[in-house]
Amino acid sequence: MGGLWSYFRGLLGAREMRILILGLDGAGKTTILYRLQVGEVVTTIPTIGFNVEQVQYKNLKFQVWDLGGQTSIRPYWRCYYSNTDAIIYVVDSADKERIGISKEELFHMLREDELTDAILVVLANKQDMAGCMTVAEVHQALGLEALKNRTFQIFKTSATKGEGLDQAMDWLANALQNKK
Ligand code: G3D
Ligand code: MG
Repeated sequence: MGGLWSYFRGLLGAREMRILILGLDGAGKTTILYRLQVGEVVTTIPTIGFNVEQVQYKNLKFQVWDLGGQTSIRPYWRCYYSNTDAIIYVVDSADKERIGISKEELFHMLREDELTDAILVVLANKQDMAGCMTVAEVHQALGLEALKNRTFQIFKTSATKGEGLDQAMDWLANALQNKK
């Protein structure tokens, strides 16, 4: 890594850009946030009871929380959806048991009006794990062929090994640039 800010350079100084990193717990979101080496990660726990990790570099803001689990807090996620430019959706490619839940959460979220124009990057993470789903299998299991009118791309990554993140961020920075 290290190339992140050279990719995003063209976006710096423009209006604030908000990027959400979402997915089920254990998918690798926090690991990815730290891998991006954006700056100091600040964790806030709103009274409603879910952790939001946040990192800001100039006008770029990354926010992370876990989807799934309690449905009672779901409505509060909405508070964070407005003005979202991109969603980085992280999937544990080795977790075949919960890929169905991950799919449901993804599509549930994409139905939010506030996220209609958000660019989507899916990371098929944990590609280093033996027996994990391939990127094509993750694509299929998530039903991504159903996506319409969405700027989107899927990448294979290993957050712990730091593989694949550069390509994904490179693509995202370009997509954001074109959207601007
Ligand atoms: P989350 O923030 O989405 O809940 P975390 O997920 O980033 O906390 O990661 C959950 C666990 O998965 C961590 O292990 C982390 O090291 C591991 N992990 C994340 N990405 C990868 C990856 O690409 N490959 C492998 N093999 N493991 C990964 P621990 O043991 O700390 O719970
Ligand atoms: Mg986490």
